[in-house]
Amino acid sequence: MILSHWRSTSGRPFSQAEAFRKFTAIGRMPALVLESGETLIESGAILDDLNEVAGPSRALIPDRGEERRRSLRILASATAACDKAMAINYERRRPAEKISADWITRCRSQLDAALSAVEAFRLELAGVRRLQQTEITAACMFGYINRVETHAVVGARYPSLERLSRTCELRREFMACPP
Ligand SMILES: N[C@@H](CCC(=O)N[C@@H](CS)C(=O)NCC(=O)O)C(=O)O
Repeated sequence: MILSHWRSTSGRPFSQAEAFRKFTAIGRMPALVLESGETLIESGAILDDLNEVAGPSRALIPDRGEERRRSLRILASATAACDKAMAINYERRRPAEKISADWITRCRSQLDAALSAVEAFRLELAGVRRLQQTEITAACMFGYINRVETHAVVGARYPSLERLSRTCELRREFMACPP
């Protein structure tokens, strides 16, 4: 069972947190409950398990060497960008008098650095080949940041990421999983 979305039924953010803690005390999405009863948390660990289940010929990340290291570097920067956008988003939910502009500025410069790091890999998605984990993660990251921290990505600063995100959003795999 995969638990991957906070869907607020009460209007309060994270309103299902208590039910969710039955699966993982830390209470963060995503989590994957395996048939063995074990629960995996952290998207990287979950994807690692799914890639292992899929096997080397169907895994979405190279299994060794320079290509794997390159993928891991892209994934680390893309998830760092998400973490920073999330930190800003959470900070903005605090009462106005408690919001720290300094903290937001710090996170924003880390977010810019992470976006630039992913952009530097110039991810290209030509033709109809199978999506790789790097492309899926980078496109999801860009879409998320575009929604929650729009001004971080406006102004054609990240042309490769914009192109990748546009191409991915038109693919049936992405259309099947709206945010
Ligand atoms: N690095 C983690 C990030 C997980 C994360 O921050 N999840 C958010 C999704 S909105 C969450 O569940 N936040 C609720 C909380 O931290 O209480 C991953 O990649 O799995």
